[in-house]
Amino acid sequence: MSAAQRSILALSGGVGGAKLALGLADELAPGQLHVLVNTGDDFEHMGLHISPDIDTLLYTLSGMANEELGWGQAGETWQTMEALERLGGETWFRLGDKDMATHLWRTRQLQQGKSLGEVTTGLAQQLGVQTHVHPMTEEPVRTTVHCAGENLSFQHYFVRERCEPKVSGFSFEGISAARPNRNTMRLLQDNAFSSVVICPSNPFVSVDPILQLPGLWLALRDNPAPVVLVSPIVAGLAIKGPAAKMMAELGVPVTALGVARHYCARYPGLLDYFVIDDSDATLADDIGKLGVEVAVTSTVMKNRADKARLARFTLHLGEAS
Ligand code: FO1
Repeated sequence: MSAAQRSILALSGGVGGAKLALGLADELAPGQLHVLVNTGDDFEHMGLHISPDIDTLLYTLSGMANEELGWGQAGETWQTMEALERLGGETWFRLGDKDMATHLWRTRQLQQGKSLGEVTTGLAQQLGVQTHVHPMTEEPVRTTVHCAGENLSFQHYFVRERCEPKVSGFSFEGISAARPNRNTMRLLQDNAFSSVVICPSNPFVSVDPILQLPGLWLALRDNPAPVVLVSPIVAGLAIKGPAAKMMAELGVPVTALGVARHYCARYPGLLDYFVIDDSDATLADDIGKLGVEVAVTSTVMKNRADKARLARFTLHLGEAS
């Protein structure tokens, strides 16, 4: 098959990742896109198995996402939360009435023995999503945020503490016993992908948990498909989420160069292309010295057309090599 028909693999977590994944889905044929999604944010809450990054991706790809909140569904109501509040239940993690159905349905399917991959495929089909969405692993991996004096589960850090504690590091509980998604690994071994796009997600809590799954980043490095990473930091700011704050607290320069150094130090030889925004063009030479090809374009995705244009840009880079 020519590169044009072969599949594309994207790695994604959080809101920024889902935006580019939508752009890629718009640019590719139905079913041509495979997305490996972070599950380090997953957690058991009130007896429900919650997979935020899978749901953010599925809701975004199906046009159901709540764009104001950046999570959950558009046009949501909160009757269950209000009733739970009256009972004195936990409401710090807001579950909308429609979103609640997703968690109830996923939890029941898992209890009946379905794998997270099977449940995710079923949900994608229910929502009319033709993109293949693969949880990064079937085994439980839980991102822990190390803050001064205490370790917080990801959702306690991100939601309950509103990302306010100062971070000193991260760990991914269970990752050494976890295996990368088997379907994705088989497709990599079959050279099914013509390129790999690492979406502009948080390097520490959305991309590292995926790349650090045993054997994964080396499989990507050794695969013929070029790897293209889009910087999540533009002109010293993270478009959404705590990435910039985390970098500052870890003493990493809050620049696209700081991001490039993070990846090139941890995953030498992985990246073929590093995409930065026009506003960071002056950093291109220094980033190039790390051994990656630097590509400059507008990477801010304000609307659907921006997402598709950035997707086209990353796909052309992958074809160029
Ligand atoms: N993020 C919040 O800041 N507050 C919430 O109450 C909240 C609820 C929530 C419910 C379902 C879901 O899938 C995501 C939710 N998120 C909430 C976002 C979630 O914490 C993040 O999407 C990821 O974990 C990080 O990208």
